[in-house]
Amino acid sequence: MIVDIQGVRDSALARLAAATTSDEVRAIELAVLGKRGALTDLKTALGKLATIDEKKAAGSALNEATVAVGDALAARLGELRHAERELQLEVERIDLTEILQRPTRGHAHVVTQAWQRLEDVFVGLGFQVAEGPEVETDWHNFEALNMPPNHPARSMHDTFYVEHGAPGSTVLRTHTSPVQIRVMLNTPPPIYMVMPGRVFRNETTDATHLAVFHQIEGLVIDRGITLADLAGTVESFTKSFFGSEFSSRLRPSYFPFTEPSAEFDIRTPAGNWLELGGCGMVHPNVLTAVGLDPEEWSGFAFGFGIDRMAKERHGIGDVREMFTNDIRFLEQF
Ligand code: FA5
Repeated sequence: MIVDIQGVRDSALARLAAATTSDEVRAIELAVLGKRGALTDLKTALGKLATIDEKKAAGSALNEATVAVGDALAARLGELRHAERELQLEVERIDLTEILQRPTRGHAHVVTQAWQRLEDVFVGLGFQVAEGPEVETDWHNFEALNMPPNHPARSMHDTFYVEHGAPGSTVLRTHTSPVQIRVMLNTPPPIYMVMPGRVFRNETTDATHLAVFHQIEGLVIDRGITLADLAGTVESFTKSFFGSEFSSRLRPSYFPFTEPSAEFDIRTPAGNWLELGGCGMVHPNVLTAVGLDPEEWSGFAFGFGIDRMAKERHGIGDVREMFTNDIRFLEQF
């Protein structure tokens, strides 16, 4: 029996020394010391030995073998765990210098950045954001905005017509103001919304004019809204977007859909005035066109060019440069 015990012990120690994973070590543990393990079986067989001396000798050999295998097991497990951990660390290692070798990542276009910042500033002032379609009906783009057919102000918007429906009934929107109409038709007041989007005019392009450009429209409809609220909102916006060293002013102007109407300008820290867009109190005819009672509701609207704002903000000389898609130009912003 002692020979058997030593045989099991020696083979276990040899297998342990040769084991290369902690799972193998656990399998050996089960095979030798487990419930049905070789040494456990021998322990059960002890009772069958004939003499006390034999039992004593075999018992102590069994103890010695159990301790030896147990110690070897723990030691080998420790070694392999350490090696496995080292391996895992190596496999999962992140080479932070790889970042330096990555290709340059793109970023949002300079006009998209201005658009997103405008939305952020207006959301910060409590406005919600809405959008509308780029292909519009003549009714939304002009008529509901107090510009019936043959209204002289229509000639200020050189319009692209779309061949759809009755001739002249479908246009590429010339401004974001038709989204005001859609918002007022769909949302009961109070309304505090901004509506950014792409607009189209059949214009000859130059340093400040594009045929496809972007505007952001603002609309507030509530009870008791006055011109002072408009001026205050324009001023808060100016300071939030450009910085506290900027200020704003309203200059009388004309838009068919607002009364009174104004252009609004911002004053730069250097003392220059820049024209930003148009605004005014929503015309009673516009409120009536969307089914709102002008006696109960009043409000203001404004609209300005996002491309021109990006141009001013970054000191870009010519708005057309932003759309030639020259990566050397665009990656500066
Ligand atoms: C309008 O489009 C009005 N819908 C604005 C408005 C809204 C007034 C609500 C009152 C109430 P206007 O045509 O002036 O107005 O255009 C507004 C802004 O769009 C201009 O100030 C300018 O910043 C920009 N813009 C106009 N035409 C062009 C163009 N061809 N290229 C680039 N930006 C332009």
